[in-house]
Amino acid sequence: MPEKTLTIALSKGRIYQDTLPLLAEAGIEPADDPETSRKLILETNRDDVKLVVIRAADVPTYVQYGAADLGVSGKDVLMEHGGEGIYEPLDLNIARCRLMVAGRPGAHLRPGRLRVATKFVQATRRHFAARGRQVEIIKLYGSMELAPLVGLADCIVDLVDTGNTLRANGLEPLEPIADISSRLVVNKAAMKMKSARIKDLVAQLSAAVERRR
Ligand code: PRT
Ligand code: MG
Repeated sequence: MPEKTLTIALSKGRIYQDTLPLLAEAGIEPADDPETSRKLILETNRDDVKLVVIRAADVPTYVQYGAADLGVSGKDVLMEHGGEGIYEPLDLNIARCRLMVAGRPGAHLRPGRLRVATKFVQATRRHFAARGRQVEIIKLYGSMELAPLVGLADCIVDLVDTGNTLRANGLEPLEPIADISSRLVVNKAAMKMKSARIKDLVAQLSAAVERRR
């Protein structure tokens, strides 16, 4: 992206919906709605700011390589990515949920090596290693709730908000792993090269977040 442009990476859905009002308070308004437009690059009311709309799990990668200067990413996604090449200057306090071990009641108390199905392999490995618990991690890309029902795993590690998805499948939260919210992330080189504009934006977003507390 050209030197004068600030590019912000966002994912469709809840992150976009919750970030939009914060960006508006910082004076940035997209010219198109990504939920209806097929454009992947969205112009804004500011000709020096563009949005790129990508899959949630890809946001840290775009920011790491400088394809986007900034991004908004769930802490769950950042924990899996590892954070190489990116700063995480601001908790936006949006898209909040909890990363949990879940399963049938008592499933995690079974003796022996637990089989855990999850999309969150790194966080799962760290959680059980810290407890000295032997686990076999089965990587899935979605619908983790199904795994215990069909005997693929003893329990799962997934994001929980209302708990409705777990309940609907006869599962319950068993152990909390982490409180999750979305973070503003910044490419490390951009933080130096475009420091004044990025610091301004971080300050404006930070003020918008504080007004909501
Ligand atoms: O959906 P897609 O495959 O495109 O990608 P994604 O799932 O990575 O993106 P998206 O937009 O669904 O989620 C983006 C971010 O939102 C996540 O990385 C989290 O940081 C955050 N977030 C907040 C959530 C939830 N709340 C949430 N409840 N992400 C997912 N869920 C799912 C959860 O996985 C489970 O299937 O909602 C279900 C549980 O919700 P309850 O209310 O039934 O408990
Ligand atoms: Mg999703």
